Amino acid sequence: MHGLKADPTLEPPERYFTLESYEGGVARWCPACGDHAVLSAVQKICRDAQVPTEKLVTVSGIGCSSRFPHYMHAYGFHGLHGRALPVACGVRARRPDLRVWVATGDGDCCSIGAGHWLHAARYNMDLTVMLFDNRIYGLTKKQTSPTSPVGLATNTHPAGAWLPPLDVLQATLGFTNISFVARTVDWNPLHLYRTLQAADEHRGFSFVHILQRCPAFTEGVFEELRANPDLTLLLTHERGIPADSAVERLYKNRLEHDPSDLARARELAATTDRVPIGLFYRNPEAPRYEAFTEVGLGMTADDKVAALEAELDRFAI
Ligand SMILES: Cc1ncc(C[n+]2csc(CCOP(=O)(O)OP(=O)(O)O)c2C)c(N)n1
Ligand code: SF4
Ligand SMILES: [Mg+2]
Repeated sequence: MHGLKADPTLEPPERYFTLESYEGGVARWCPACGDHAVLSAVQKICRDAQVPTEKLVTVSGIGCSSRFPHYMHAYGFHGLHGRALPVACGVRARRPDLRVWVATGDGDCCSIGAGHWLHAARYNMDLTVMLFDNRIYGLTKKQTSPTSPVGLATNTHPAGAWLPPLDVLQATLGFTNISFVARTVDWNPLHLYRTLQAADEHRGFSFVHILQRCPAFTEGVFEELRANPDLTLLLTHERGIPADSAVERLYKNRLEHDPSDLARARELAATTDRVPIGLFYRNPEAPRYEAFTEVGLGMTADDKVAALEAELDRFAI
């Protein structure tokens, strides 16, 4: 090798993250549970973005889907039922250097955690929120959730769920200061990947409604939609999420939707003849609460004491 100079452009990267780098424990979800597909998509997104594992954190509440942090090799916080979002906001407030993913179920987010849902959306902190909507309480074995369809026989309503289900997207699109609202399905890995990737890249509260199959307790709920792609309406736009050609070939019913049009997004969420998937709304300008919570980060303890003294001195009499 005498006389050969090292070419820095040929140096292998110091660290390269493979899919295995993000793999945590063996997932204990049922076979064919849609949660597996979401986990794979998130691991691919992290690999493709080369996110250092120590810069990644997943936060969840309680539920099957909330077991997510155990299956990622990253920091994780498996919290209390309904409390995924306040924990995630806390992490975000103190550690702006981390990429924060949130896994929450239809029970976790829309039932016990509903109060946190609307406030976290309004805070618009930089989180990627995945709502795993399997229309049921899975972990506790088949109780009616706020999104269960009318007539679904469950352990709490053996003769069939009674009330009209809560519409997740209509609700979210009605909250104040929202900045990213999308829907995807667990059974189309390309669409799932692109949607979650766009959510991860968006700076703000990126809310993704994932239609998720639960073969154990709501088998068949999404079967017609999955089997007949003509029941899906694919939202496309140059400012939306780029669709892969395979996705466009599958979903022949497509609609150009400008994601900056909130009124139209709300109308689309109310569509009943087909199920729209894709980006409903994005507003990169919505104020993020970090601008407030990050003030003071990076100060030394002495700086903080001095700032506190100065503040208290304003009230000296
Ligand atoms: C405070 C509290 N209330 C109730 C429960 C029981 N519980 C655990 S998970 C769950 C529902 C889970 O449903 P969902 O959030 O939709 O998640 P999935 O299991 O369907 O993924 C309930 C009611 C709990 N653990 N803590
Ligand atoms: S019960 Fe349903 S949601 Fe839970 S792991 Fe099994 S298939 Fe998935
Ligand atoms: Mg559920």
